[in-house]
Amino acid sequence: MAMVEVKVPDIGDFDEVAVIEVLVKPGDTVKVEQSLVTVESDKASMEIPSSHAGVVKELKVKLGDKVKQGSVIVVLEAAEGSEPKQAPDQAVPAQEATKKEAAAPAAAPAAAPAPAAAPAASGPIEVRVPDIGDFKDVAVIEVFVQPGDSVKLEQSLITVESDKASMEIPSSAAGVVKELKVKLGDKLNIGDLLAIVEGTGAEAPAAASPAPAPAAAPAASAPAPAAAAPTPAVAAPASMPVHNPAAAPTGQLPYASPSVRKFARELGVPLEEVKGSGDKGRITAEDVHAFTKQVMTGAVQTKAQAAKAPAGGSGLGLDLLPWPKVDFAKFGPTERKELSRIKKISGANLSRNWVMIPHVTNNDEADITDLEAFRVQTNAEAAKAKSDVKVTMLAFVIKAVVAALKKFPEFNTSLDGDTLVYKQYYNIGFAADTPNGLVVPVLKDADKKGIIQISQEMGELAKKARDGKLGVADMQGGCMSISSLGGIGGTHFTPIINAPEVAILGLSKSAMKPEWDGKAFVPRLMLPLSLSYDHRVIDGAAAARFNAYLGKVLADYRRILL
Ligand code: CAO
Repeated sequence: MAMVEVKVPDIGDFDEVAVIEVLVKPGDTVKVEQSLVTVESDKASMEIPSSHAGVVKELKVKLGDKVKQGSVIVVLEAAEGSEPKQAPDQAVPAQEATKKEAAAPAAAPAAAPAPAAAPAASGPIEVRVPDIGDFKDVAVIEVFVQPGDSVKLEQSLITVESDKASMEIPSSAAGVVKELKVKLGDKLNIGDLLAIVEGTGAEAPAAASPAPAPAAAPAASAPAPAAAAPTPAVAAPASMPVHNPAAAPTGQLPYASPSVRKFARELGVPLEEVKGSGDKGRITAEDVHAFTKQVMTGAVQTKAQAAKAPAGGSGLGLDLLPWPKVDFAKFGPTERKELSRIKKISGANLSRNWVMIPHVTNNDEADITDLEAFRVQTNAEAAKAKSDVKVTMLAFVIKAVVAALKKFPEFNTSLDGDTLVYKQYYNIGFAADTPNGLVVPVLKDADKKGIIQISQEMGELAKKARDGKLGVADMQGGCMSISSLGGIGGTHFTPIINAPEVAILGLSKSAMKPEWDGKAFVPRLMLPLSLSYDHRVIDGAAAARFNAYLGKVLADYRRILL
């Protein structure tokens, strides 16, 4: 029994690729061609299979490692007679590899040879499947065009997929698709007719001829990004669809490795409805398992199940209508801009919180006339003392909220199933508006800090938020959040609870109002308080008491000492 190092084979133009999945562990018995790790560049995602059968003795890579051709992935105790005829790390020119039948275990869809039909100056052109390496009977899993569509040279026509790689097959001619010769599920081989294109006289670029490509890359199909070469179709992270079932854009494959997609197909799992837990939202085999379990236990419905649900809804899922699809350009000029990363993340969280938490909002007002006078005085003194810490009303409200949380502990909880977790610390989140969207940094241990320190830390956190430098720790551990729109305007609003918290306080712009003091109307500065609470945890009366108490503390801050 010999020890064998399994190395990354020639993966073409990809210099350094990240390990995004490790599929084996020491002690595992692996077969030849069994995938060991999945690697990903910004252009392709591919599985690196084992060149030998044997037992994994040592794993030489971990998640996130950058590897390149020749990097050792595992050390195997090779089973006798498992040696491939070609050393795994020995790169073989693609053209040779296709000639040599006994190349590495599974030759990549390596070369991108000249399309079977070279583009003619005009007239009907047959577009055929180019050389896709050793892959036979690959299934059509996506069709991008239909008869009548204009296609450019190299435009992807279809996606095909084997169990280890998926690739888009580009058009070898420019023109109008006259006839489409394939449909979803068809099995294709080299030379099969894909479409008849009425040519527009486009010339094939030189690169459409055989391209030097990765060769003995066992299944790690990373064809050189040459013109008209089949390109791996797994969406690169940049164009990764958001795995929100409602928002998954059509025409893009779910972000998962070929083997995970095959696994999902075997189980009949609609991959576009599975939320990926891997790096950058990648769907892992565990996600597919978990989704299947959720469907089987009735915790989740697939869209197909929801569509079949009886009128009136099944009680499971939301049974929502599909999102309206409108061609806005029909009504006037438009421009499309992708949502920022923060908006995508916060949007998904807000939607979940909005649909899962029964929100009720209690609106009240606090008389902050005296507190505002004190705040102004504090800032004037600070300015004289040349301090650059500015105290805003929000700092006073944070401290007042801590006092209210102490008086009404059920506001300082989180639901864990049917159990309520009472927190004995006081971390207050505050919504901060940034150029890229809304974030909620958390001011820790507010009960142990004075107004000046709270103001200072809030300023620092708000600056970090605006500069996009908040770390995960800065946004974790919150007990209750405050969303202050007071500096901007509005009278009241309904803030959405930041789960798993159970309440959030919205502040709107304070304004002078006539208040009845028992004898006359007097001008008082009133701060609108909008308290949204999780009605599963908090009763309406408790919320009204919390808000009224908060108002009293803000009206007379000495109450904090009581
Ligand atoms: N009423 C009237 N004026 C108010 C006020 C209130 N309730 N709250 C603050 N102000 C005033 C401040 O006194 C300050 O006035 P000056 O410039 O004259 O001193 C001005 O408004 C701006 O305050 P600020 O925004 O700099 O400071 P802040 O402590 O009130 O808020 C922060 C800090 C980070 C929370 C805020 O900048 C912010 O991002 N707010 C938006 C939060 C948000 O988007 N929430 C919505 C979430 S739901 O979509």
